[in-house]
Amino acid sequence: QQGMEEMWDKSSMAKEHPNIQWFKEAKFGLFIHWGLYSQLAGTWDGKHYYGSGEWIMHQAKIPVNRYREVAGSFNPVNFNADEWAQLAKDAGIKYMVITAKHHEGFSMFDSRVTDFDIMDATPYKKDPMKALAAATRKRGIQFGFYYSQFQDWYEPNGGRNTWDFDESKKDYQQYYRQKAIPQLKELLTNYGPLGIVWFDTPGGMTKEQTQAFIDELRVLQPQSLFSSRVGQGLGDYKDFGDSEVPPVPIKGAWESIYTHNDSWGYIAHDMNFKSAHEIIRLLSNVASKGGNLMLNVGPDGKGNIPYYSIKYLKETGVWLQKNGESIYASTAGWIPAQPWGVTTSKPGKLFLHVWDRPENELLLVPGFSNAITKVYALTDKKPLSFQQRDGDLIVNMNALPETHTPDKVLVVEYKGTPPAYNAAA
Ligand code: H79
Repeated sequence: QQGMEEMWDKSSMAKEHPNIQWFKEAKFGLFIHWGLYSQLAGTWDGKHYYGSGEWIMHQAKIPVNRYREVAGSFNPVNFNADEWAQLAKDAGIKYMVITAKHHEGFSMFDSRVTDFDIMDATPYKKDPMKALAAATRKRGIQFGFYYSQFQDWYEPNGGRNTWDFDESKKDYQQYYRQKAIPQLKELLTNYGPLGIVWFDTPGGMTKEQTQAFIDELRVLQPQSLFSSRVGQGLGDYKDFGDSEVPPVPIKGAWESIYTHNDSWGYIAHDMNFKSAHEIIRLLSNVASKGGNLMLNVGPDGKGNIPYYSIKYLKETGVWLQKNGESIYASTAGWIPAQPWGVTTSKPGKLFLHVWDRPENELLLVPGFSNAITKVYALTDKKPLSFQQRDGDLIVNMNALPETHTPDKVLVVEYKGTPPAYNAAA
């Protein structure tokens, strides 16, 4: 695995996108899975499904004509683009990627290419993506689309619907030509400048077919980034597997994606939400390896973001208000995870994310012999005493009140070149 990561490092540095800097500094993104599956909420014909709500059409092998009926009752009257974007803002989110079309094949935007879209097939008849593009832009949040370019379970020639359509009769090229590429053009034309286009699960796409999507993107929105999920070794930044953080720091731009509960798309009976504390640890863990966390929420069919997603995102935002300096625009720390937590860095500073306060109040930072000018808690700037011994740093946390926030961040200000990453430390 390490070999692969090194290769990524080199290739990404060789052809780094000129607009990659905002992404590298962003650290915290919001992923939104929203579609007809949100209306089904994990239940079809009285049977409850678990796992991934957006997969229900596939799991229950729902025929296309019955799935279309779901659109007939899709009316997200509670959807409020400004509320969603403001929640993202309050949570300290810097970019948002939302499903314009997931594998189900339904277009959550105004598309001339098909009548299986939110304008033609639902009573809602408004384009939520237009509103969201405007609401995020207003708040300085980068906006992007998820587009399922290969899987489209609604189309006879789209990927992976084997219950309605005969796989051997499929003409994928026709689907790309008639739906996927024209829709991509719509998304690249009608919503202003995008930060990211997020393709997923390329399946059996050829290099040429994949390149055709990227060519559209580069011509119509040259500033937009796309993730490595497009396949074929392409990508302006690297995405790991779902809920995966690399074991060691990775240079170059990359992202880890996580669900908030157990599903991407809304499932009414899934209450397994990560607390704010867990989100903060996840965020600092990913940052300690040099990457971004894109955390997903799954709004329901009425357009409500789940109560616990709102609650815990806001709490995360409160923490970031005070501790954001240790996350945004930071780079990886130079030691692996310690019994007490992880580290991130900036020029002249090492941030110690103390998840678990040592019982003896003495925090060991191995392999740190640089001259140190100051050690203090980030939130209250309270100076802490420290000693250096045998090439290591030991910080005394005694002076900090017990009630200090759950994820305490300590700052070490030092002189000279930072030590190289030390896997053995
Ligand atoms: O959009 C989310 C997923 O729907 C999509 N990628 C993330 C970002 C994705 N597409 N394919 N996969 C993930 C992998 C497929 C997993 C599956 Fe399953 C295992 C499909 C069927 C069995 C998970 C569990 C979904 C349904 C049951």
